[in-house]
Amino acid sequence: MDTKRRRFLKSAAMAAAGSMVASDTRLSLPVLAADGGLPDGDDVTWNKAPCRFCGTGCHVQVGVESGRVVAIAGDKAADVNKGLLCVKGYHVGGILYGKDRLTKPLLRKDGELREISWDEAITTIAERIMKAPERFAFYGSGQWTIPEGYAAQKFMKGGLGNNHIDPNARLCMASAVTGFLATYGVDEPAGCYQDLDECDVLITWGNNPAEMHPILFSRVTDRRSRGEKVTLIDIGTRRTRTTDAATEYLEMKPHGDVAISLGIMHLLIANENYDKSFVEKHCNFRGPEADTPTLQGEAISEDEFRKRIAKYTPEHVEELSGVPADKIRMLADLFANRDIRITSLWCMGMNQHTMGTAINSLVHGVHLLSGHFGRPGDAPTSLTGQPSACGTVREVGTLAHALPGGRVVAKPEHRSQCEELWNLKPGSINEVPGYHTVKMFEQFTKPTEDGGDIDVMLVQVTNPGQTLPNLNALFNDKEGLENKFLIVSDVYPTATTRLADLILPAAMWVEKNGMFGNSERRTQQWFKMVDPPGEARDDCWMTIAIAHKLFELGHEGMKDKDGEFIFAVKDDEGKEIPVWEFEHYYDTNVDKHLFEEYRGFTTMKHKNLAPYEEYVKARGLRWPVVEQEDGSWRETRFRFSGFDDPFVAEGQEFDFYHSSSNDGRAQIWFHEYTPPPEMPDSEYPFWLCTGRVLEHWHTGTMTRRVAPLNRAMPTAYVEMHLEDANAANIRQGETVVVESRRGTTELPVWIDGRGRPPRGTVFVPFFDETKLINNVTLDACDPFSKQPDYKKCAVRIRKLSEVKS
Ligand SMILES: Nc1nc2c(c(=O)[nH]1)N[C@H]1C(S)=C(S)[C@@H](COP(=O)(O)OP(=O)(O)OC[C@H]3O[C@@H](n4cnc5c(=O)[nH]c(N)nc54)[C@H](O)[C@@H]3O)O[C@H]1N2
Ligand SMILES: Nc1nc2c(c(=O)[nH]1)N[C@H]1C(S)=C(S)[C@@H](COP(=O)(O)OP(=O)(O)OC[C@H]3O[C@@H](n4cnc5c(=O)[nH]c(N)nc54)[C@H](O)[C@@H]3O)O[C@H]1N2
Ligand code: SF4
Ligand SMILES: [Mo]
Repeated sequence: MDTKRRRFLKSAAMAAAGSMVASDTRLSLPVLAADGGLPDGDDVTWNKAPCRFCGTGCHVQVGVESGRVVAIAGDKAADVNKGLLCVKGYHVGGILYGKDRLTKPLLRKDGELREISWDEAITTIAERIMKAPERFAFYGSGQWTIPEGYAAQKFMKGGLGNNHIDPNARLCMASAVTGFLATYGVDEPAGCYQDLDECDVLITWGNNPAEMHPILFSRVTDRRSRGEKVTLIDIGTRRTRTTDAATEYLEMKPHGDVAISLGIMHLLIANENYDKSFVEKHCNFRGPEADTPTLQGEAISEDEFRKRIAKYTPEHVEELSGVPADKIRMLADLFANRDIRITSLWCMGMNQHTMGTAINSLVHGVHLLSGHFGRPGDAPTSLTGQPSACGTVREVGTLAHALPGGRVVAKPEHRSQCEELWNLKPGSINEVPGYHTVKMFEQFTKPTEDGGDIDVMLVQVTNPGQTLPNLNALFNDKEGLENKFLIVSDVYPTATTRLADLILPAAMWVEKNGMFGNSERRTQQWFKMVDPPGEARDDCWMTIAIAHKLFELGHEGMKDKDGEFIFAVKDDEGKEIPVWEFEHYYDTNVDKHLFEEYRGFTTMKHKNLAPYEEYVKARGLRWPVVEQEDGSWRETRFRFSGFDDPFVAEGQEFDFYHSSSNDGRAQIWFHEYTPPPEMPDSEYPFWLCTGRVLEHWHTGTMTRRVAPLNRAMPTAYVEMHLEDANAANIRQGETVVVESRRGTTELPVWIDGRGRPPRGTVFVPFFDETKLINNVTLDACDPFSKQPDYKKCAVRIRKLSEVKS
């Protein structure tokens, strides 16, 4: 790293540290009445909203007094959390009141940020886009509300005819999506949280729900405290708080999950105790093509599957994974037992993986082969991280290749279906997929003259300056590039806003209307409860306002077939409401208009949603939601299972009705084990794993401004094994330099801390913007999902004193 950059990063980090201001102490959160109900108080009004943080999707009751959120309570009427919240949920109200909220649009001129009007901001953006619409990119989020994502999607693919829109969920859920598509032909889990209430065995495949999905995890630990027997098997590369509750802990090497799943399938086949009847009726076998593997792969016979899997004996799997052969036999025996119910959970360990698509497919395969599928408690379940990665990204399809309703831009019939629903001229939608996240930032940070063909980028509700992998290559290189213009909508100053040319102050959470879709297909709704500070405004409004400015400037794509604005909203008399003017944005419920339009797409892949008003009444509904004869709306808990799914034909036990082989069957995949893309060697002898902690949300922009959360976890650290530390003469708390081939960061050492990595492995959480671990992480991606692997790369650890001397 050159000294200019080193100096810049250091000063940026210090400025960021200084800007971290805790929230207003007037806020007295949380509040609970003695009986666990909502406290009475003449002046406090209560209203429901989903929690702003994780994909669990708990509901809170928000107490508002004199235009401020003053209290938060768990929502007893919510099926997900039944009145409980985790520590972040109880403090969610506090995230609104950090003292340095962004309140004015800011434009950078000669290196200085100066306040400008919204009109100037929107005009600046529209004029930049107008110059070269094809060189514009929109980087979004699984924390977008559903209407925000839908508006962004329509703006880009319908309006601009440009497919360069991708979300941070590419870094998070992409491999889960490709795993579902490869297996069932359609995305998203079949089961629901009820599986956790009914399973006998719960397997966590390298995820840490005790900290990342705490309320879900407590459903299982609560059962145990009531005396029920639930066996918890934790497979991971380090001990976590989840391990503390586990019956069995299986410590594996990175990528060991691939070998373990192959080993289980090998034994089920070799012992002839797989579920023959389920497989005969409902499954096919599949493998990657030899030449150019595709997501669909090719059909293989059961004999061929047997042949390929034969070498994954428990002993061979032990060599590859580090998990003892008798533990692989123990797992296979559990799966061979049809009298018990087994739920598998996974999250980033399996998705942030250069074999992400493969390992997702393999774990589905273990459940299908053994018939542990589709009965309550028998479920392969991928957990979502963000509150609306499912609702907004996967369902609305805000990915570079996708359209709403499970359509894709590459298929002519899909494009014309969307053009029809959007009332656009035929040919409006571009057939070429846009850039996925890593590629989008490569093209943005590459100089124009070197072929970097993205010049203007709009970022909403995500903080790529901290969360992209390999930041030096993918983000920091933007500095000093004259032609590149970065627009960032956020609620606080962040690692991303420090390189922004234009900053847009956003309204957040209950400062606006919204809808999220959680990890179990549950769509949730809330209303705006308080005003945003200063001139902060809704992200959805920003998109519509930019679209309207382009319409005024004569951009043809912002007009539909009849010449009307593509986001036109009419009142009951048919008169257009000028929702692009913020004073009029809340004259109507824009969310409801967008949602009702979007609903038209949701029947295309049997992900039917109910009318908006149904969600106003409920604490979320799980799709498909289908109207009954009496006019009521019924949600679905178990997809593809005849006893619950309305789309399974009468009399059928199971039906995979989007099967990629068009025969109602799911695919059991074979993939060969391959080692991780970068492995420790003599120069960089440690594995680095990165991830999260209970108290903080991702980059800490919100949770580090909530005093109790910040106090509980004030700084990032590097977890190390005691013997590794002793061998290097490193003491507890000492600052060390963590260094890879890509970059470095300095961190204090924590030995026997919250997580305990094995010898030769270190772990660093990424919430701390003063200690950017993503300078160090790798940007190698899965070939199908294009999701990067943040969970393993090679680093060395040096004492600060040695580096400096
Ligand atoms: N408190 C809190 N909760 C959150 C979030 C947050 O920021 N804070 N973020 C949310 C989001 S968006 C997400 S995506 C989730 C993430 O939730 P998780 O995936 O549960 O958490 P991480 O800390 O990212 O993952 C760390 C784990 O990866 C595993 N791992 C490492 N290498 C491998 C491997 O090769 N294979 C397998 N199978 N596992 C491996 C390790 O065992 C390690 O414990 O959390 C969500 N919940
Ligand atoms: N090293 C490492 N890096 C990772 C991962 C990892 O495991 N290890 N995991 C990856 C994963 S799974 C994920 S999901 C990503 C998450 O990465 P990001 O999405 O980049 O992280 P967040 O902190 O959630 O960023 C959300 C931003 O939106 C702002 N914000 C909050 N509410 C609003 C709003 O209503 N409007 C607007 N405009 N802004 C708002 C917040 O202040 C914050 O800056 O990180 C990825 N990066
Ligand atoms: S588990 Fe997730 S959704 Fe529930 S309160 Fe905690 S952070 Fe919020
Ligand atoms: Mo995530």
